[in-house]
Amino acid sequence: MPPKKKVEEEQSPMYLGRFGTSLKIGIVGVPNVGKSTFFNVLCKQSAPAENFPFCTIDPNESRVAVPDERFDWLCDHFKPPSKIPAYLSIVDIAGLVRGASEGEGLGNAFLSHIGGCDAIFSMMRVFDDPDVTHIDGDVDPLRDTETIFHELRLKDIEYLNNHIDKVGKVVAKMGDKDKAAKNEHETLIKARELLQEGKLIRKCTWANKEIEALNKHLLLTSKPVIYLINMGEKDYIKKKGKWLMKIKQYLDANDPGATMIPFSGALEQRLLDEPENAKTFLEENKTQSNLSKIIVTGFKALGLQYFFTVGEDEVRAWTIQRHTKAPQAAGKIHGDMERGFIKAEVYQYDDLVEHKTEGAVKAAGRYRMEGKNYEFLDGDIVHIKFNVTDVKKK
Ligand SMILES: Nc1nc2c(ncn2[C@@H]2O[C@H](COP(=O)(O)OP(=O)(O)OP(=O)(O)O)[C@@H](O)[C@H]2O)c(=O)[nH]1
Ligand SMILES: [Mg+2]
Repeated sequence: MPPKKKVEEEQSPMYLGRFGTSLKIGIVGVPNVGKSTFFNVLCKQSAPAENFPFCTIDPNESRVAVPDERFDWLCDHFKPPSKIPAYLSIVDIAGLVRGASEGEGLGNAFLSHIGGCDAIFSMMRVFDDPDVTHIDGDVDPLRDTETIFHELRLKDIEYLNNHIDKVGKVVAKMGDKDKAAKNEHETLIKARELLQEGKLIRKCTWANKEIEALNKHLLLTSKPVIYLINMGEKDYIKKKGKWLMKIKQYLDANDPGATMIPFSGALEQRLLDEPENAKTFLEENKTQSNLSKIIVTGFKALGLQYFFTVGEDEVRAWTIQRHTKAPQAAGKIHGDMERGFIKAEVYQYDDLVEHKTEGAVKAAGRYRMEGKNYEFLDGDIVHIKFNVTDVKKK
């Protein structure tokens, strides 16, 4: 019998980027814009969290828990000894200066750190402080952003120059016999042309087969970007400042649909330094910390979501890519669960909140059996049924 065509696979959308569930976001910007300040407050703020202490991977890389009220509620409900939330790795990258792509200011090393990340927090400084010098003399987040992406583009072009030659040799030898190499070669040439025109890879339209080729290379300008706007404390509290509108207009023109999140390094630092006054300060100034929002947005920008397993021993969030099918999602818990997958018993967080126990959720008819084509939804609570010994040899 001829093999069945895998229609589903052909139709599934393709995304630029690396596909894993332990992903990193790098903080990128010119010097003295508040990257390390942000990194430190983020890490220290999650340090005392009962659930999952932040974990330093190296001095510049940390894991921070993804805040989630549902997770907190589930922990409170089951009171298990083991509580494991979803987390995100954050990397503090040293400031990038003009000319970095040619090695200025140790540029190449920094650029390779960005290469190891899956997404970028682009840090824009709008706070003015005569004590904090700006490398270009004055505060101008638009110029800074141009500098950063110009350097990333140049680095991508340099990378492509090398690889186009390499793949070109294969194409010259194999011609039409190696269709994949031909596709890769054409795609990389197209990418270089677009970069030379001043475009960013992620803002261009790509066919699936081009994305396949691009994903072998993970260019710097293909990474998703979230713009963080580091404001002075007063401006942040007032939600005003001369730059906000200008940045919005700039992004609308240059990166339509981009997410920008204002925060204030100074305010976050104050909350951390004076925890006893933090609540009153926030109330009096009718303001709030934006760190949680930044982490959650970053996690989503990577195309990630999670499902929960719950019980008296452990409440745990399992990170998966969106559109992951049930057996592959189960495989995150244990390889046997994927190999011997029978079905997933699934219910919704809201149902547990309403009915209190799994038994009651079942009795209310809210417990579902899902098969191997089911795509887990964010926040699903699941039990996997599997049987490894039943798996027939192919
Ligand atoms: N006034 C004010 N100062 C800030 C704010 N955020 C950071 N700073 C100060 O700016 C200086 C530089 O901050 P860093 O966080 O070290 O900057 P960076 O971007 O990591 O700099 P490099 O690592 O050199 O690229 C420090 O003295 C911070 O205290 C802010 O919101 N307001
Ligand atoms: Mg720094």
